[in-house]
Amino acid sequence: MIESTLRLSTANLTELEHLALNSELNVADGHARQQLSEGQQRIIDELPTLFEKAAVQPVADLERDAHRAFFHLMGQQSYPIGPNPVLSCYASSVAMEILARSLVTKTDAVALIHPTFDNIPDILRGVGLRLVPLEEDPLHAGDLSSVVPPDVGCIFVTTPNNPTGRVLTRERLAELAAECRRKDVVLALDTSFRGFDTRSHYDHYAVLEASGCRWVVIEDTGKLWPTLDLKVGLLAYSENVGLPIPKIYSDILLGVSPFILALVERFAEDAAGDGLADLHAFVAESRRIVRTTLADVPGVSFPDPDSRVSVERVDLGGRRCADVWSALHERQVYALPCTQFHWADPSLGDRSLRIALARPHTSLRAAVRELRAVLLAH
Ligand code: EGV
Repeated sequence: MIESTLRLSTANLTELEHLALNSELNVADGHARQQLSEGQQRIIDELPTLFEKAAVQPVADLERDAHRAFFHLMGQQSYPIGPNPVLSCYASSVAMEILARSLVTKTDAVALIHPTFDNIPDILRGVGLRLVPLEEDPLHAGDLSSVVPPDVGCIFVTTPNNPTGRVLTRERLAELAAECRRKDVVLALDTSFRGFDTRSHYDHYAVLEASGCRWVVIEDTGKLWPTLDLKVGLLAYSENVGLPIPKIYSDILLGVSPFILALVERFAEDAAGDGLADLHAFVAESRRIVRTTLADVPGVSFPDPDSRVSVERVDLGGRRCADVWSALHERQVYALPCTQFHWADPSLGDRSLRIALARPHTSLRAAVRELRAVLLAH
């Protein structure tokens, strides 16, 4: 139904991901679809017990334990507890919607990282906010005063970014927070992909709090573990944020399922055993499969050599992603065009694709071999 009416040029990325859901060769969405590890399988084998535990334990305890396990796994020891506790949401996009609705009560414009996943600009624009693009190069190096433009009420940065994998360093975050403090602008971070990259495991909350700026952070448990989209988005904010975040949260939800909180705690504890090393090795091998399979295709290159996130951009060397996407589609292979990530200037993404890496390696290899054949023919 959707398929017959969808136009590649007007579809958003999530609509294109939806097309891919029933294909074995789905390398479109950034959700975790790899096999369960042995330790994770043991948790799944005990789900009835976990359900019983979640049904009897006070929700406040479950939520506190899940938050602690997750934030500590990510190196975020200074996450807020106390007067402004982290709010659990059904998904990080729900947290994003709550942030957008809160922001629009106080400001009409946001400076947003460019490129990034298109549902972020769409949600911000959806509440009527005007967007100013924030390019990655000036964000990461050089004079920061121009990075925070006049008349915006918020700077929004995805780190590690999706799809480029670029990470805001501790030093740069401190500089940016100081600049936001000086200009009284809210600093908002989306750290949904941080689990994949230890370079983003320094304690962001300590840096943000030390700056005195007004800040919001959106975290996500959904990209890491193959839990069939049982996940939470987490919405953290500073005591001085000056936005009606808890009020708007209450407009949208009472809370998330205690069962999912218990599941998140167990997966975070399991991952803490090896500090996520297994997952990192798995994604590194996925990336190697993509790069080696395409290595000898004329013109093709990988624009994010340092990326560690669970998606990989492929520069098509002048081929248009619309042509390659359509040829892949004919073979039931689904990747994402990068066009829509470049929300302020789609033409900048016209010659690259994004490949999802959190897949069983057999499926990933099969999909990338098809991509190789398509590229050699174009
Ligand atoms: C990625 C899609 C939406 C999002 C996919 C994603 N969800 N639109 N609410 O989860 O990188 O593929 O982030």
